[in-house]
Amino acid sequence: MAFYITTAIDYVNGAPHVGHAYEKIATDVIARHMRQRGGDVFFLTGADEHGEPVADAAAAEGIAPQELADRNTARFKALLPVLEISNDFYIRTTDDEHERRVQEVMQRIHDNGYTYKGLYEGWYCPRCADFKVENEILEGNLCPIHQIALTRESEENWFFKLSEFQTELEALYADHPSFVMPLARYNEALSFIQSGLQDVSLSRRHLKWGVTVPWDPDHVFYVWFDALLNYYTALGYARPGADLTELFWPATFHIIGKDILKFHTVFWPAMLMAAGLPIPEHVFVHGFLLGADGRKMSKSLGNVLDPFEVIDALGADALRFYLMREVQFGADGAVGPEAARARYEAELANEYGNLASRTVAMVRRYRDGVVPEVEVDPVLRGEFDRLVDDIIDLMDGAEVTAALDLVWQRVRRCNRYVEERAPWQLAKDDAAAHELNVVLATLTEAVRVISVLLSPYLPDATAKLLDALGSPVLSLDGAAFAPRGSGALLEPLEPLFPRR
Ligand code: ME8
Repeated sequence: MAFYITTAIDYVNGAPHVGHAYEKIATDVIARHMRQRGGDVFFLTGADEHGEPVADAAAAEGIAPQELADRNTARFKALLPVLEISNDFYIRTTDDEHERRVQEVMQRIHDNGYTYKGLYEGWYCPRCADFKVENEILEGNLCPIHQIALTRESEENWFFKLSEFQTELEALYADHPSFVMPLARYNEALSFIQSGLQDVSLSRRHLKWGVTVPWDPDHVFYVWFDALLNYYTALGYARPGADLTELFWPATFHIIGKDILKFHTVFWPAMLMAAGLPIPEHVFVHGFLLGADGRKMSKSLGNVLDPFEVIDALGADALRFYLMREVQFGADGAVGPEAARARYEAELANEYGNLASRTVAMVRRYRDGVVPEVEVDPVLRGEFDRLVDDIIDLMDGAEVTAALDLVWQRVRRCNRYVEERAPWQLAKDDAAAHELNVVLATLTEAVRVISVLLSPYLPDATAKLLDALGSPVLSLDGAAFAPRGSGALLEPLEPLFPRR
């Protein structure tokens, strides 16, 4: 089963922020889950280096755009191992191979008759690097996303005949109701299409920082055409000596934020249609992380969550867990450092960490570390019956928050089970030896299953725990609740989430 998943590629004109981290973590969780299912996974992320924002930022510093891109991309890339992101490749849109393939595909679109030269005049947002159509513009000629003044621009450039794809796009949406997820975003994209598509400019004449238009070298491609194609071009050169296009195209999932919906759900499929290429299966549109006060994060409001601060204080697993758990994936939500710490203490340390520590400690104390080979408690085991299937269903829809919640309900259930069965009481009574064996075998198996299911979210802590359980296998086949205790010898376990 080939599974190809991507994040948006980041603009490298500024510094990485928690929104960038959020999208990569969610995508990573899905990629790791799909690997657990035995999928042949390819996970792509990268940097969007061309276009006006980077050219302008470089000009402001008096350096060449490539120099700025090199420096900033290095910072974005360095974030990935810190966040425990398991991407298979990192694309930069200044890679020669990317540029060459952009030219090839765009030439095909040109040869197929979907371009023309014309005069473009319109309202332009320099931050979006996008011309806005009339029905998007806010009162006072403001950008609907950045709420900054739009500038009136006019230039002769090449156009893409987006309007010719109106019917085909409507058919795509009718035939593939899960092309855009969640449903509210599908409706938003479809109503944009139904409101009538206008052609879009695809080149810039006054800009030098971009991919040269092969049939008119005075122009470079408008950055979005270059950027969107990254998902396709990367497969051609990500693995030296191999072309992965055949295996992985079309992509299974593009994970993006709500501000770039139009590009991915309207322009992108139309470009692919124009080039005669297959359309990706799903675009999942996530919401925006807001400051703890519920307002847009901004340095001046002092409500920015710095991902590095959370990682320094609590570890990368804690940041991953917090972001996946706090905000329903797909919706907007407020995040802040205090809430991150509160979840670390209440849930990671007191619920999961404590369940793991006391389970291992009790097996070591009462049974010299050997998990009793007895039949597990059928009632508790029964409560895990449909769990893996339900998680698979949710993850097929990128529902990372809902899937995590299902596992967490089991974490809480197991802690209640410990309280109900009070193994420390059973240990005092020789006649209860078998019952204690059952409780210990059941808990150890439950902790193992839970840890396999949590491993996409908490790769570091779960690896330590599964090692201590002598059962490092991550595959979902291995997440079935075994009917009997394993007989394994448990290693001592350091606290997974120490007080910090
Ligand atoms: O848009 N909360 O790059 P980008 C959640 N280069 N997600 C957020 C966010 C927030 N506060 N802020 C940004 C671009 N994002 C283009 C993409 S793809 C072919 C080209 C998300 O660096 C945003 O929605 O501005 C996008 O998905 C990603 O971060 C990169 O944003």
